[in-house]
This record gives sequence, structure tokens and C-alpha cells, in this order.
Amino acid sequence: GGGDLVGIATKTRARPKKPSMFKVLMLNDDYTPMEFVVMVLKRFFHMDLEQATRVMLHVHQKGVGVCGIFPYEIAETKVNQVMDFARQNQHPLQCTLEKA
Ligand code: NFA
Repeated sequence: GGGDLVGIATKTRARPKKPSMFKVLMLNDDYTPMEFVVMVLKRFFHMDLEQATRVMLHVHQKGVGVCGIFPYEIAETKVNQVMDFARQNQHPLQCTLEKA
């Protein structure tokens, strides 16, 4: 098994590795309305009004902020959902992934 590099048997078993986690980042821009960003954070990241407003203002003031941290496939889906919703509403809001 694992952990027996120098011949001492241990109880560890080979096991699938934990999924890598990815931050979903939101970027500031000059045009997307604050209310739209709050709506996005509530709709796709399940934030309440207070939390969504806090994250929106952080992005507005600092240029970038974390919407959440998820396994790759979920993070990618969230980015696509946000980008599609922004495009449908003709806002330039941008979202991206970064390995956590
Ligand atoms: N900066 C945008 C405005 O002043 C608001 C915004 C916040 C946009 C967070 C994108 C992300 N209307």
C-alpha cells in the first residue's frame, strides 16, 4: 500500500485525489449596472442581498472579487451562465476562473 517507501506497511489505500478547486472571479467595468451585478450574485451564487451587495461593492472598488470556489466543472458552468446572462442583457460584465 501507500506510505511504505522504506518497507513499513501502513494502512493507507490508493484513493482518487480531491478535485482541484477554482475561484470564480468577477471583474469590474464602467458600464454594468450595480443592480445587475447584485442580481447575478443572488441568482447564480445563492447570495442574499447583503452578501451580494458587499461582493459587488468590493469588485467595484478593487477591480476584482471572488464569487465562490468550486470544483472545476461547476466553476466553469457558473462562468458560462454569468457570461451568457450578461450578454443576453447587453452588459459587458466579465467573469473568469482561477485555480484556488
Ligand atoms: N462599476 C460598475 C458601475 O459603476 C458596477 C460594477 C460592479 C460592474 C461590479 C461590474 C462589477 N456601474
